[in-house]
Amino acid sequence: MRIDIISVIPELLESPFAHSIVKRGINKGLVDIHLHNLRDYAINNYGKIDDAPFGGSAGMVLMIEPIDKCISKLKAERNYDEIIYMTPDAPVLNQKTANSLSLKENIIILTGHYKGVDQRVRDLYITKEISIGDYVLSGGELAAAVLTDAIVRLLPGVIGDEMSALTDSFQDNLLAPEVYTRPAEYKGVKVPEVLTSGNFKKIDLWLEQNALERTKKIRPDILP
Ligand code: 6GU
Repeated sequence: MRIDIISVIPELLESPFAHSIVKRGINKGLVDIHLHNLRDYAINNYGKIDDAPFGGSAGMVLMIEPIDKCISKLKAERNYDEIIYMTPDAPVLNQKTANSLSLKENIIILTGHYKGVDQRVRDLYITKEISIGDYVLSGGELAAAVLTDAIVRLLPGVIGDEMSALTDSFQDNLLAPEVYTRPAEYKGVKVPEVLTSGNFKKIDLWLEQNALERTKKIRPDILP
């Protein structure tokens, strides 16, 4: 899979991809991530990429021309399955969306900044808009890092234990069950006895019930 990310501050995206699971995906050749600095497509030699909004409200808006130049260059090189715009005024990311995007070959992720992008960018080039939650971030970069991480960890071969991505919270509309490790007792606090019983039938049943109880209590809204 190839992911191209267009940003005003691509530096913000370097560290999230330089460690852990995403780094492993890159090193194994399972994902190819390219960062593009929108400033390289500026409309003049002063690096102009934004301007005041028509109509006179506060803030700056990313102009259509630099974004068009960057997206057009990429589209001339290969076909893209999705051109995604990260923005808070969009449907919220969930596991189903991450699953479906992990099956794509090439995607572009455009991240906004300031007051966002000229609406014509959204109308003409964007095929999907994604928010990562009901709060406002200073820019779409961290949201793009979140989306990329959620996608890359699903690519076959990225996570060592093939089972583990499938047993995550949300994969079956359930939160993950509680987990414990050694010691079995710490300062008088014991782990649930069933987990040390060696009875795997009982353990599976307990894990299932625990996941269901936690979901009912914490996130009843995700239950089917
Ligand atoms: Cl995708 N962008 C920004 N700027 N803020 C957000 C967001 C995205 N998702 C939630 N808040």
